[in-house]
Amino acid sequence: KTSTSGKTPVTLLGLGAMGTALAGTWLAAGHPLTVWNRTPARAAGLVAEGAKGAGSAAEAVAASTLVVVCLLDDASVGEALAEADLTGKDLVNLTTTTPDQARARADWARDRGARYLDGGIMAVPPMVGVPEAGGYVFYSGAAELFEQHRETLAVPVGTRYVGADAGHAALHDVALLSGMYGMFAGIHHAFALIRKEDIDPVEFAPLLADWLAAMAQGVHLAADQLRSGDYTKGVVSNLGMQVAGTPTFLATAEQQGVSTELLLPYFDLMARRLAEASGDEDLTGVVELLVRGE
Ligand code: FVH
Repeated sequence: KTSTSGKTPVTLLGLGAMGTALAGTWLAAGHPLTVWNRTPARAAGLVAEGAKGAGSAAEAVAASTLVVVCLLDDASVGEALAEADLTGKDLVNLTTTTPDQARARADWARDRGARYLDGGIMAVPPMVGVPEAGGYVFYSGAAELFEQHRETLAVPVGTRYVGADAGHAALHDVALLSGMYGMFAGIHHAFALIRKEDIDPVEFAPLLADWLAAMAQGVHLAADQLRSGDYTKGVVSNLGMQVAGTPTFLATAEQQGVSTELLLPYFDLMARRLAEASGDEDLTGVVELLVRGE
């Protein structure tokens, strides 16, 4: 269904930092927008700009076929939609969840008569509505549903469809964010090492950022090794050499009075992989230990 403006009407549940940013872009693009938030005051600004404020989540859901939810977590989605009639609705859930929660939510929506698309947002609120910022949302679920709403969903940020399995958007989202946390762990350890010295963190920052950007290219070699199953393929800095170097990193941390707690789990994995495989491998072989849950 489209409006007289030719733009698909959108209902949005959840006006936290992210929901508010998303809502502003649909409004600015001329989509009839109905909003609901548990704490009604957060809707006031959008209503003043032309959105329709709904008195309940059920009322908001009734207003449009396309219903987008962006709430805190999976439990809040269940709570917010408990009384809503989802029959004939297209439910797009942009709430961060686990893959299994997304799959269960897809079944739950289907049992209530709705089509379901899950989304994992790869953007922070200031990136929303700013195409050059490069933000996007991973979508997974029914391909035809994604295609039908692709244009509307692309208004706030870019879109990337990652398959029919409703859990795959969440999996991509959490995988990328997990990589990010590993990077932040390394960044914080590096800053801790220089913290007590006469080294300006602001001058150190570009050195660290440039180094990480150069090393990030290693994901492509790792992917190639994982695809082939040959962890010695294209190796530049082998596992044997790197394990031999770990005492230097631990001793440096100790000399600087810095905890080794961020380094040790990864160094332990490297040593265990060396014990079971060739020192000629790349670091990528530790993935084998991780997927075995060891
Ligand atoms: N903000 C960010 O940087 C990240 C970027 C990547 C994606 N995440 C995920 O987006 C979801 C929403 O995040 P948010 O930033 O909007 O979060 P908050 O500002 O904390 O707003 C939370 C909204 O959820 C509502 N809410 C919470 N519990 C319930 C409930 N039981 N029933 C109904 N609504 C609920 C809350 O309402 P209120 O507190 O204003 O009444 C807000 O609308 C999230 O999954 C991120 O992981 C954001």
